[in-house]
Amino acid sequence: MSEVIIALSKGRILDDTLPLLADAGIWPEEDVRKSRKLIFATNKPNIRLVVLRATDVPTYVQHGAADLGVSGKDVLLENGADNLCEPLDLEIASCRLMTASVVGRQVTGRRRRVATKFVNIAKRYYADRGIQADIIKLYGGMELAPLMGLADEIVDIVDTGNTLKANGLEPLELIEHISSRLIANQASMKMKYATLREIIEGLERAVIQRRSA
Ligand code: PRT
Ligand code: MG
Repeated sequence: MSEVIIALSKGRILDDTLPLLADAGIWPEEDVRKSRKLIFATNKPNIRLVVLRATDVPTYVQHGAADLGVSGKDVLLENGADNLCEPLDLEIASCRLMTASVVGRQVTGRRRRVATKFVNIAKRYYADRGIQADIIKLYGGMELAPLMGLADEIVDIVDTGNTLKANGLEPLELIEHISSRLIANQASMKMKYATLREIIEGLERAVIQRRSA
């Protein structure tokens, strides 16, 4: 049995990840959400968990500092996924990446101002459509930008649509369906194959079980 580090994304992804890991037979020895620690032992002596900013998870796994990770597909698309493989869709923290604007506003021009924190995803999306987008990077509260005249539209994550609605916005185009993925370091996949396969298969069974629940 090899030593394995699994990097988890803090926040809402973590809330969905811990029950799934538990279904796969892996649980931290103390309450991750109540602790100030960042590294956690688990019931499996060879497996430890680290809890990171969501955007740092792929970085740890890419460099082999963690063997496995749980990361939103949006983060993987935005930040690139070199040296990673993506063995499993965990089907958690599902949402959609969409364009959105003020209710009723016609956004049709070939040139647009777009506010988003997903700069790379947005660049690719508009370039593929032959639209010249001036991308304005924001770190949060994207909904405000079209209301304040900062942008014609935004690219943001939509789940229920309530946040857009509450701000007088509406979703326009679907860019991508998003869920969290299990990611693995490519070298770890070779060197720790048997141990990682067992973890991946346990998670896969947990995902399939949930589908029918
Ligand atoms: O919040 P912070 O900036 O600290 O970090 P973060 O936003 O990276 O973390 P967190 O915990 O918010 O988790 C983000 C990850 O969860 C994303 O990268 C997605 O993979 C996933 N996810 C799933 C979501 C949502 N659903 C979601 N609804 N991330 C964000 N939202 C937000 C969205 O930004 C918008 O403000 O919820 C709002 C929309 O929700 P509805 O239901 O009103 O449409
Ligand atoms: Mg957030």
